[in-house]
Amino acid sequence: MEKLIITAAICGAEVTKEQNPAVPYTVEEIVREAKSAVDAGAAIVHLHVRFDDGTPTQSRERFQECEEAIYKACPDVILIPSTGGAVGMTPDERLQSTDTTPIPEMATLDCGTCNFGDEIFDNTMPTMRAFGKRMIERGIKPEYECFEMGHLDTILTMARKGQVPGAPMQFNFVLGVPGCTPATVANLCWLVNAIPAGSTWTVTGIGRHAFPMAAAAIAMGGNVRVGFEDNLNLAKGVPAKSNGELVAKVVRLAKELGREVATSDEARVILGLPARKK
Ligand code: KMH
Ligand code: ZN
Repeated sequence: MEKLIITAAICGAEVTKEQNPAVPYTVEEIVREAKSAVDAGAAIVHLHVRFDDGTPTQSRERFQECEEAIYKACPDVILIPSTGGAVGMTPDERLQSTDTTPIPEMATLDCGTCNFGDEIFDNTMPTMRAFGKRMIERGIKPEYECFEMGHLDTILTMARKGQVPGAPMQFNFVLGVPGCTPATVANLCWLVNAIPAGSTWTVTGIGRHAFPMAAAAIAMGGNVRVGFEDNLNLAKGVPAKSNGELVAKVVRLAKELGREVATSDEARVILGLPARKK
């Protein structure tokens, strides 16, 4: 089995300090959380950014500032900036995170419209075609975010048509968002069985599903995402003090199950990314 790639989704667009005071907003807080995750064993940081008051933003300048500061603290890390942003943002607004220098190695590409709690996360076909075109033009490897079973079929069809980057594809199955595909091992197996040979995959279990899904992925040869974007607690009623604590729990699970954890450079090889110029 390949080594385990752990992604930390350190911030998200929806969670707040009221829910967990360690949720980062400022550049300094975002760097602190990225470093805690990388020091604990994360190879990848999935990045959203906020203004200092916590408002989610896709501002190119804010991404630039945060990415530069993170690379200073964690020179080897793979950053996956969000192109999902927050519900209600326009496609152009969301795409700003692909405009930073250096061009991001990867970025998320959300694979369809879905319920998102009380709201609708809008990803129309024209939006996805525009995002695919941008990533093809800039040589950005997408992380294909599938919240629903049908999202996988949608993106595989688009890849066959050359509308989004093709093999080797990296999928992130986000399971347990209220209103979307439930976080069950059966659903995860269905998704994993439907991806093309040679692809890589990660699972994100929302809330209480984080660690059961992590354990399943560790056993199945997949990869794991945790972090405040997805889960605020280390266990029921125990808020995590940092993203690093969430990552450390995945590292412990991996150790118990006999799976080694990948460094960022090892993750680049597994994902088919070129070595990063430093
Ligand atoms: N904030 C969610 C509406 C992504 O990063 O690409 C979308 C999201 C997905 O977080
Ligand atoms: Zn995200």
